[in-house]
Formats: sequence, C-alpha cells, structure tokens
Amino acid sequence: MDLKGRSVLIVGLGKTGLALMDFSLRQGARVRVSDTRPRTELQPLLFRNGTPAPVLAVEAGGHSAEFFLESELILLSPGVPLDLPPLEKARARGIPIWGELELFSRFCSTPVVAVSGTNGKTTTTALLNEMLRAGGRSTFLGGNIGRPLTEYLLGDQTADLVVAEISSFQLDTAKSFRPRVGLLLNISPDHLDRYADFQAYIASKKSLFLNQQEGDAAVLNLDDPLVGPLGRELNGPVYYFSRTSRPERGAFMDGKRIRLAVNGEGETYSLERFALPGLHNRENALAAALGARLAGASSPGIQRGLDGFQGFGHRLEFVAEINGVRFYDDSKGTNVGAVVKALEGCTAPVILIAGGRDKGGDYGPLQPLVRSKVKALALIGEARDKMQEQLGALTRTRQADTLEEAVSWAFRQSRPGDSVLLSPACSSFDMFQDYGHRGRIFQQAVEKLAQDLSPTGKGPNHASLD
Ligand code: UMA
Repeated sequence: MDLKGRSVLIVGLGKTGLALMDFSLRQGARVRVSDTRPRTELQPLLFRNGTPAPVLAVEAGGHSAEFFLESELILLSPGVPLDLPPLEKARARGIPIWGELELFSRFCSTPVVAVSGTNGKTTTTALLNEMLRAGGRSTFLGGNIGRPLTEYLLGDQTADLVVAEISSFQLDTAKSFRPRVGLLLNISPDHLDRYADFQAYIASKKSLFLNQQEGDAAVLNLDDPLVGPLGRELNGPVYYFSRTSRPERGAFMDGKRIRLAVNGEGETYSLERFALPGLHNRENALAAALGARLAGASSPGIQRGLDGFQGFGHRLEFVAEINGVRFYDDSKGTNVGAVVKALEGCTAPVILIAGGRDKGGDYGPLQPLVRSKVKALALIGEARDKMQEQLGALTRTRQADTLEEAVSWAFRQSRPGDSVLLSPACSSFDMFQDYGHRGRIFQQAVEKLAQDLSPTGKGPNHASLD
C-alpha cells in the first residue's frame, strides 16, 4: 500500500508510535494520532528536532470511534489492546488495522531472523546478534528488545540481516510477517489479561511460522512440551535444540560444549568463557548458536559471540553481596515461567521478592519451588493478596508497601550464604514506569542497605537486624 496522501491514524504514542508517526509522515501520509495520555504529556513528544511534526490532529485522553472511523489505515502500537471498542468499529467498517510488524513486513526487504517465546527472548536475540556481528555480518537489532523495527525503515536499510525480538502482541497484528529464520524458545502462561485463554496465547506464538516458505528455517525447543511437538505441524525445514537429548538436526549440550549438526556437518563450541549463569542461559546459548548458524554466522563469529557476551540488565543480574548475602535483580521476570527458571538456577536458600500487577494467571506452578527453595517471601503490589493466598502457606511470608521495605525485610530474614532475589512474576506498571525502573529502585535499595551497614554508616549491622 502506498501511504502517500492516505489518512493514517497512529494509536499509542510510545516508542513505537513515534517511529510510526515519523515513517508515515516521511511517506507523505496525512497523519493523526490517538493516545490515552493527557494532551500535556503528548504535546512535547510531537516536536521533531525542535519543530512541530506536521500531524493533522491529536486525540488525547482516550480513543473515540469518530476519530478512528475517519482513517484509511490504522497503525497500532503493540501495547494497545485489540478489543478497544473504536477498533472493533473500524474493523467492522473494513478499515485496515496493522500492527507495527505488519507495516515493517510490507516495507522491509532485508531478511529477518526472529526470536520469540515467553522467556529468554531478549538474551537470545542479543546473543545471536553478537554472533552474527562478530563474524562480520551487518545487522539491525530491534523489536521488543526496545528499539522499534520501524527505525530500520527510517534508515537506509542496508544491513545484511534484521535481528528481531518478537512478542505475541506484535505477531497478533502482522499477517504478512515472514522470518527467514524463526526461533521459538518456550511457551508458558503470560499476558492472560490480554488473551481469551492460554490456548489463544499459544496460537499467537505459533503464528511466527505461518508465512514461512521453502528455504526458511524454524528453530524449536525440543525440551518444551508445547514447542517441541510443533515441528510436526510445520512445512519448512525444522531444527531443534535440546539440553537433555541429541536431536539429529540442530543443537545439543555435550558437557560444557555446544554441538551443532546443521546440514550434515558437525561443529563444536566451548562454553568455558560464557559468562551468563543458570541452565536457562545455556538453553539460550544453544538456541542462539543454532539460529545464528542458520542465518549465516561463521564458526569463529559464534565462538566470539559466546565468549564476549555480557548479558542484559535486570535478568538475574548480580547486584551486590552484603554480609555474605547475595542480591539478584531479575525484574524482567514478569511471568511465572521466568520465576521458575530463576529459582531453578538458584542453589542457596532464597528470600524471594515478588508481586506487582497481576496478569490473570495462576501462581500455582511456583508452589514446588517455593516449598523447596524459598525460605521467606516478600510480596508487593496489586497481586500480593492473590499470591499470598496461593503461596503464603508454604513459607514465611510478609506483605510490604514498597520495594524498599521488602528489601530490608528480606535482608532481615537472611543468613550468610543465602540469596535475595527480586523476580516478581508480574508486570511493574502498578508501582513503576516499567521493569527497568523497578530493577533500578531495587538496586538503589540494596545500595542503601550496604551503605547503612558499612562501618561508617549509621544503620544497624546484619547481626542486630536479625
Ligand atoms: N496507549 C494508548 N492506548 C492504550 C494503551 C496504550 O494510547 O489502550 C498508549 C500509552 O499511553 C503510551 C503508548 O500507547 O503512550 C505505549 O505504547 P506501547 O505500550 O506499545 O509501548 P512502546 O513504548 O511503543 O513499546 C513497545 C513495546 N511495549 C509493549 O509491547 C507493551 C516494548 O516492549 C518494545 O520494547 C517497544 O515497543 C519497541 O519495540 C516492552 C514490553 O513490555 C519491553 N513488551 C511485552 C513483554 O516483553 O512482555 C510484550
């Protein structure tokens, strides 16, 4: 579709919406925007390099059907729910509604390597990208990882490959998306506040492969009970990765080594210098090595990527050790599956800090790990009563009004050798701007605790707090 002269409505003016606005304006569209935030917050965003963007109209403080129905095309930010009444009306009228990924699919001619799954996507995407770049391929890294894909369209589009982290929200509104290499890492309940049920979320994740053609590749986690069997449903070549078995075609673990079997050739990579902790990160490394190889990474590039990758913040990030107690920030653990993986990776007794905005799921799958590893549980945020009901009887539990209070209580429950882990199983938006903000507040609270306890600080020492 040529956007020139068309009436395009951008819904949501976050990172994605702003990139969509810039792109649509550049294409010569007649652009209007709609956002639930008040006008005072939106106005400053509409300036580009000090000049007001030539947007024709701004709907602030909510979304109305009248405004939506004036459009010839509606472009959605991923966080906007698809069942908004004005969107239903526009759909009924036959107005095309595209998510950012649909627009990207239509305007991008560079092959895409896409990584999806409930957990581990950001780490795997970034590691895969490192492997490609270390082997001399030029890439654009974007998507759910934090940089809108539309930014690639705003540049000269000269990368060899686009490496994209793809969320289910993005897949839901992208009927033409076709990744040359698509990786699906795992599926566990998440975002049940947005989907009709878990089956609908699974269907969304599977749609990653819907448009793949001959010559494209699907990479699946053979160990995941929902992802592994999917291979039988797909038409194109399927490659598996596994931590526990040895797929004929794909990647598997051999002690501290990764073995790849792609197109009949065997390759081995060492994990001796791989810096990220936990079994789940080995799984991410397997997936990334396999995906990178299929996307054309060289063997030295893959090894250099594994050796040099330092990971991302707020993903089981080590923060500090105070009086023998280690503090970990896993603020990105925004669903139950992520917390399961984090706890599985912990050996020491854990004091877990969890809670936030509930996403409509069940915390039951945490019960065995809470029983076996969590010596105390601090709960914060809107979900704390529900979590207390489902987990509170299994361990010493306390509700806290702030994250700072939770940190100081958690420390008081600890002994040298224990770990304090922030891994919320919930989104952050009830108390924080986003998971990064929540992680930073956690880290500041830990730093303050360390200062208070230092010999020059005025606070109590570990023993007296006990
Ligand atoms: N808004 C409305 N109406 C609504 C809902 C939101 O107008 O009904 C407005 C908000 O007021 C705000 C804007 O929409 O101004 C926010 O849009 P957005 O939520 O789509 O956020 P972006 O800033 O565009 O960020 C999005 C992704 N956010 C979501 O999917 C919720 C980011 O993923 C992504 O990094 C970014 O695009 C770049 O691609 C974040 C995320 O939380 C990390 N993702 C989820 C996850 O990982 O679990 C899927």
